[in-house]
Amino acid sequence: MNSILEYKKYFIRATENAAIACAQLRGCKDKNKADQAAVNGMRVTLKDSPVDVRVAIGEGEIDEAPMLYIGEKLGTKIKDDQILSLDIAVDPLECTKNCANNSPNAMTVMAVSERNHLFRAPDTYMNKLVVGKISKDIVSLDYSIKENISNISNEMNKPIKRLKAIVLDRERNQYIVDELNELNVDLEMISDGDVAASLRVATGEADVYMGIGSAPEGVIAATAVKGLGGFFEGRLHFHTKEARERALLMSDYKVDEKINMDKLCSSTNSIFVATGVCDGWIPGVSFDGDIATTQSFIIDVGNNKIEKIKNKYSVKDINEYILKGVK
Ligand code: VTB
Repeated sequence: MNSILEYKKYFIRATENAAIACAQLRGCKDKNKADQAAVNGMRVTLKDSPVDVRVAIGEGEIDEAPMLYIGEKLGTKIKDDQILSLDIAVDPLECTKNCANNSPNAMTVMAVSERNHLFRAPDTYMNKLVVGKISKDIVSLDYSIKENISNISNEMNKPIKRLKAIVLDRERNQYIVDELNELNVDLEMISDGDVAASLRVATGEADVYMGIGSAPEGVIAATAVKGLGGFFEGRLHFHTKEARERALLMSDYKVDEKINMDKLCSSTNSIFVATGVCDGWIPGVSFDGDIATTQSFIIDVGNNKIEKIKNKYSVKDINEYILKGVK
């Protein structure tokens, strides 16, 4: 069986080109425009790559007419049986708002795995719990917040007040914030970007991420956390009755059950790829005249390895390449 690593360079080029495209729009205040630039960069690059890729999680469904729609097939080898068939979960621009406002942690990301090994999360919310390697066996979405925190504190041998927790700043997560404050945890609220938050926890920069964010990004983050040896658990969260009914129709699983990271990404023949757009956990694209310097992280899930890659490209060449591909 082929290793996914043979194809990694194509996926890195896709997140790099997407990042160069949307980084030119940093601070433009128009998140849809920035997102579209990233989608174009990612899609054109994947379309031209010698891979057989299907979008498992993308920008929406075919009838909504987006590019990178769920089920879209990309690559120049989609008819060749010899090649490994892959699924991708993409977020061409995670934190679109942050790119539009030029604030931290916007990045272009994707998870790549063997066909049918990425959980096809519906477009809804997910309650997420992420910890690093040390605490991986002692937490659960079935435990209370207090139990999880006290277990992490014991396992890490750190007093609760020194435990760093990250929570997405949303009304729906207020009950978590209240409990963590009561427990006196060192709490960091983020306005957006729970993929970066999950990565920070899995690499030991913080001790726990909890709360409700987007479900599709949960699959991408879970792939990364799995490759970093951490723990990721999710449970779909429906903000409307319709969202739950839609998920019930689409799914062959129990939509209220918790989903562990080995179901979210069920193959070790997987990679997570991300390129920074705005400075944050990954440095953003820097421009010097016509030269763009990109910084990317690749997590090899099978070998638990993280690799950092820095590349330089001509902005003019990349822009022309994307423009030609979009036409
Ligand atoms: C969060 C955030 C992401 O989506 O998941 C958010 O972490 C969804 O929440 O970075 P809202 O609908 O309340 O904004 C992102 O902002 C983008 O994926």
